[in-house]
Amino acid sequence: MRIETVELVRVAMPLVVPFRTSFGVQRSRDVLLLHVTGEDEGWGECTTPDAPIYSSEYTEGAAAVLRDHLVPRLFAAGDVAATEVGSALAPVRGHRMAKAALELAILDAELRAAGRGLAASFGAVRDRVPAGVSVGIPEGGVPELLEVVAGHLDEGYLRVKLKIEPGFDLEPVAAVRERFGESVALSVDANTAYRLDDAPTLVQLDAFELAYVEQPFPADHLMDHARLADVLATPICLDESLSSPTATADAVTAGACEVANLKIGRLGGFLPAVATHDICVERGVPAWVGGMLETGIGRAANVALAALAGVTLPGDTSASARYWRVDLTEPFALVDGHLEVPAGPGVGVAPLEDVLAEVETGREVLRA
Ligand code: OSB
Ligand code: MG
Repeated sequence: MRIETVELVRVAMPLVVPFRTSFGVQRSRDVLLLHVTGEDEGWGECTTPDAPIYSSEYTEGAAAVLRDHLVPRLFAAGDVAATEVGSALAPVRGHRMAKAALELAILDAELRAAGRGLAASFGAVRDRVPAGVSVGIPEGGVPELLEVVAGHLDEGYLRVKLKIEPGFDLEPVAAVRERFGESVALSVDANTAYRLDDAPTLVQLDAFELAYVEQPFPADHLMDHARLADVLATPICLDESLSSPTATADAVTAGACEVANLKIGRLGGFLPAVATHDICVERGVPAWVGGMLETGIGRAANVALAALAGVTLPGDTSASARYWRVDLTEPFALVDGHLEVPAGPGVGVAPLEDVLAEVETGREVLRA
């Protein structure tokens, strides 16, 4: 498709509840959306946070690299298919979330022009996906955590992931197991907050029958994850470490990754995320789809990815209401613990004009 314009659209989205992880607290998202026009139009969401605290990427950096490097390379490439976006942008190192947003907008436009849906185009095997929920570290400690988890279980979520950090780990996990019983699918996510010498604490998590422990150590501490895997019965799931399909294959080979969190932004696009999914299938690694507090645009792509055969565990693809009072798109609703996979052309959703008009804070138009 020949791209005529790429718009960098900024949108202010306050979260319904602050989200605290071991790396900080998030109260709202300053979302960067990409809108491309050409034969058709398409939307992509950049999953960067405001600050470089999850990885080195952040929203102002993504906007700069898109404006100054990625979009100019795309314009220079002329007619590009979505499958060629990755190679057109490959000379720019890193900036995977920015690249993913651009690829997604072009994929959306291309599929819309063809009248085809994203999930179906990549071989989706289900029309609804089981939903889990990622629960932040509450200000009110364990009592508040129990209330929040009770609420989400009432809503029907099929898996609960608890954020942990040193000093908020064994006690909250024990309390949640105690209160809700053995049958609740439970996991924890440390977002890199531990080091190998914390292994004696981490092995005590084995008592709680967790589905997995997510990213205990920093992204590049691959062999420490493998060393922990030798002493921990609970499977290790990697998130931050899995920066590409190759990094994922290597982490599996190293014995560092027994479950994989697939994120479109972190992996550099929907196509690399599908390639990573395929590696997981080949290597027998259970996979699930993570989230970055996306609006409906990014969520639609996450849900399409979660509809693939190798995604065998419920992910962090929660309903719109868990994040937003009003979503940018038609909201994703939880029905029997599942989200419906959009079936319309492209990602299947688009920003609602009236909502966008309310929340848009700026727009930069780049022309070929
Ligand atoms: O580690 O999975 C993570 C949100 C922002 C950054 C990193 C993570 C998360 C979440 C929330 O856990 C996932 C979601 O509900 O979108
Ligand atoms: Mg994580």
